[in-house]
Amino acid sequence: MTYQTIRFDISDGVAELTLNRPDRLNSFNTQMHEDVQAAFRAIEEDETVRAVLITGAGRGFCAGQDLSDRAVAADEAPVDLGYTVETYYNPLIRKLTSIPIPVICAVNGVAAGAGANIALACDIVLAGRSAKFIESFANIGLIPDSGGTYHLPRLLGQARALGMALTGEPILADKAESWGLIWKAVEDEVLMEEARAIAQKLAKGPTQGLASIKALIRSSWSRTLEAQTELERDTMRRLGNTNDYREAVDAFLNKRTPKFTNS
Ligand code: T3D
Repeated sequence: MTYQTIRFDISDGVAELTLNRPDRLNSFNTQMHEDVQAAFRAIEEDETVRAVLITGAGRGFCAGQDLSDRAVAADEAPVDLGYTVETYYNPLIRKLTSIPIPVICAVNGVAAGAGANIALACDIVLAGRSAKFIESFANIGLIPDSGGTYHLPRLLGQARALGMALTGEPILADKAESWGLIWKAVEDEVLMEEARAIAQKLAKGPTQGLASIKALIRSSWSRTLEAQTELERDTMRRLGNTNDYREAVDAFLNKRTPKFTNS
C-alpha cells in the first residue's frame, strides 16, 4: 500500500504512523483521512502489531481539519461538517479508544482542533516541551469534536475543560502534564526516543492483559463500582488462564525476563 499523506511502518511489533503534510501543519484533508483509515486496517490485519505510535512530521503534530477545504463563496451551500465527522473523525476516535492494543501519541508540536483531540484520545500521550494543545474550535464557531467534549471534562474536570474550550487558549506541554491532560512532557530532543521505548516495551508485553487494562479503564465511566469490580473479577479469571500469566509468574520466580506470546 502506498500512502500519500502519512508515513507508515511496522517493525518489531510497533506500527508507527506519522502524519505527513508538514506545510499545512499536518491538517487533515480527505486523502489523509483515507490514508489513516487504510493504515488502521493494515494494523488490524497484522497480528504481529502489538502497539501503535502516532506522531507528526515537521514542527507541528496536527492542526485538525484543513480549513482550505472549507472556504465557501457566499452563494454556495456550506460543507456538511457532520458528514466528515461521521465518516472520518468519529470512526478514528472510536478506533483509537477501542483497538485492543496500546496507542501512544508523541505530540511533537502544536496540536489544534481535531488534532488536539485525536492526541487526547490515545492511551499514552507524550509531548515535547515546545508542544501546545489548542481547542481552537471556539475561534471558528464550532465545538470540540473528535471526542473533545467527552475527553476534556474527564481528563481535566469541568472548570478547565470549559476554560480550554471556550477561550481556545494554548496549553503548553508542561501545564498539560501538570493538569493531567497528558501522561508526560519531555525535552523535544528525546520525544521520539522515549515514545518508541514505551511502544516497544508495550509491544513485548502481555498483550491480552494490556488490552484488558485499556478496555476496563476506558469503559469504567459508565459503570457502578459494584459492576466494575464484578468485571474485574471476570477479567482476572480469564487472564489467569493465559499462557502469558503463567509465563510471567514462572519468570518472576526464576528471576528471568518473561517471554510473552500473546496466548
Ligand atoms: O469537516 C470538518 O471541517 C469538521 C471537522 C472539524 C475539525 C477541526 O479540526 S476544526 C478546527 C480546524 N483547525 C483550526 O482551526 C486550527 C487552525 N490553525 C491555527 O489556528 C494555527 O495555524 C495554529 C495555532 C495551529 C498554529 O499557528 P502557527 O502560527 O504556529 O502556524 P501558522 O503560520 O498559522 O500555520 C502554518 C501554515 O499551516 C500556514 O500556511 P502558510 O501561511 O505557511 O502557507 C497555515 O495556513 C497552515 N495551516 C495551519 N493550520 C491549518 C493550516 N492550513 C489549513 N488548515 C489548517 N487547519
